[in-house]
Amino acid sequence: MDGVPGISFPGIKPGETFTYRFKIRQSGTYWYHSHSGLQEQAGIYGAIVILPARKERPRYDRDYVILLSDWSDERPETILDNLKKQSDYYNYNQRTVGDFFRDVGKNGLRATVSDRLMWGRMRMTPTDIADVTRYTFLVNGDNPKRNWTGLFKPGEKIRLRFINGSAMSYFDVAIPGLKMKVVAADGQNVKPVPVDKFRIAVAETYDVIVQPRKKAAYTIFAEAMDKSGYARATLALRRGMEAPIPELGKRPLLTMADMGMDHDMGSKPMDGMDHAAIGHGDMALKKTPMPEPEVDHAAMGHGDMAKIKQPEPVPAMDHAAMGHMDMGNTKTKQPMARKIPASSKPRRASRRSSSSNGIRILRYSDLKTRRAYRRAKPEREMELRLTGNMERYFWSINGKKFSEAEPVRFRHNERVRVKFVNTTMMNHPMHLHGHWMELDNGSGNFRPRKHVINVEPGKTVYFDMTADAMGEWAFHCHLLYHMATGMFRKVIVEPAQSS
Ligand SMILES: [Cu+2]
Repeated sequence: MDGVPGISFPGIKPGETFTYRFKIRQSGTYWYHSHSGLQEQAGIYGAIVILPARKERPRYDRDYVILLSDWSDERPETILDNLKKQSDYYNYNQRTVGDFFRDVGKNGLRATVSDRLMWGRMRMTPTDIADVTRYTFLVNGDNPKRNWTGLFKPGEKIRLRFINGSAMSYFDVAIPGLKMKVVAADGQNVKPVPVDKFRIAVAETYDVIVQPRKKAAYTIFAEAMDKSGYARATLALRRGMEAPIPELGKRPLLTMADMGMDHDMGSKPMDGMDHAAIGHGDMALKKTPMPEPEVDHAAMGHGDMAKIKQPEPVPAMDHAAMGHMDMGNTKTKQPMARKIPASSKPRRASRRSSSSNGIRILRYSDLKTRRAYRRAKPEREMELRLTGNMERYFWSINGKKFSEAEPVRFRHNERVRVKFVNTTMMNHPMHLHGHWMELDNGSGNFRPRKHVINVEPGKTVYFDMTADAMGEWAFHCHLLYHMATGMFRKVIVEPAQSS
């Protein structure tokens, strides 16, 4: 009953009733949502909490669901249309010529021009963190003003079940004044990890335990990853009590270093740069030549001061597509791993390091099952490259959209190692239906089981799995508009003896 209309069952027609029947084999925090069209964005989702048959550790006194989501007054079909017509439609914080001259002041002309050139070549702007941004962020359906509130008494342990039910938005979650102890991820218990902050990808769930001791209110602050807004809720002694709302962090800029492309920046003329050597070799492997960067040195460096007055972005920032990077070279023999910069630790699914000012931020490598478990070694490895074309706004796997691709086939109970290679500059929260993915985060026999694995831009992540659920399933990016435009595969688990 992890089905998808058109794959595992026909769906529920208007006016029809459908009864889901399934055996409860696990406990924890999950959620459900429509998998038809774009209905999920329109609000057809909810939480599922399965309590364990027996009392569990760690103990807690209160239990609240914190369901985060992104609401838009635009129809989801309109959002998708806008993205398809103009992929940067919602990216209205584009950096301006003014920013350019500020950067020159700060970083020097040469470094700044190099940076702009690189962005131009990649057809992406440094503010391309999220593709849709005009959202109101909700907690359990309430906007920040309505302020969903959970009550407590000082000293009580509160279990907060965070679910990211957004269509497109990642959140960085913190509760100023409280340490959070992460005790479960994607419904599965993990060894407790005390953190100050965690990032929750679309469709992930994290359970945390907090223990407020003061007679005070605390703000649950979930800031959108691109800093375009926040969801907010409050833990309080009584309704109406509030705590200060933190300021939104600075809007993050992607840097070349984020993209693993900072090698020798500024010490080499950009034209001489060997793309293959710096982590995104697909650009160089493409059959059609890369479009020349539209940058005009003269216009950017000196001269043409008139441009300053224009509110338009620097010409180089025409960002059509990052997708150019990796289209249609599925036949290349070049092993993908070579293209991932050493700094990205391809064998580790690490995510964000703890920051320097003593704030501890959850990383994937912190997640460990409570008990060790052993599984047979994978019999084979499969590579799934996460690909896309930002200009035409479609997303794909191994260069092929769902409509063009054959299903992924597994033999029943076979052990498979899957390698995700994110060749794009966006995060992709990859979700496999019907199965657990054993995330290889360096924890060996304690590796966590997840149903969503976030793959950061330019990174490689591995997981192992047992294809233990016969039938047809979906495997897709959980960003709604990525899924809808092609980052989706049908998975078929077949009887082992079939020829
Ligand atoms: Cu995606």
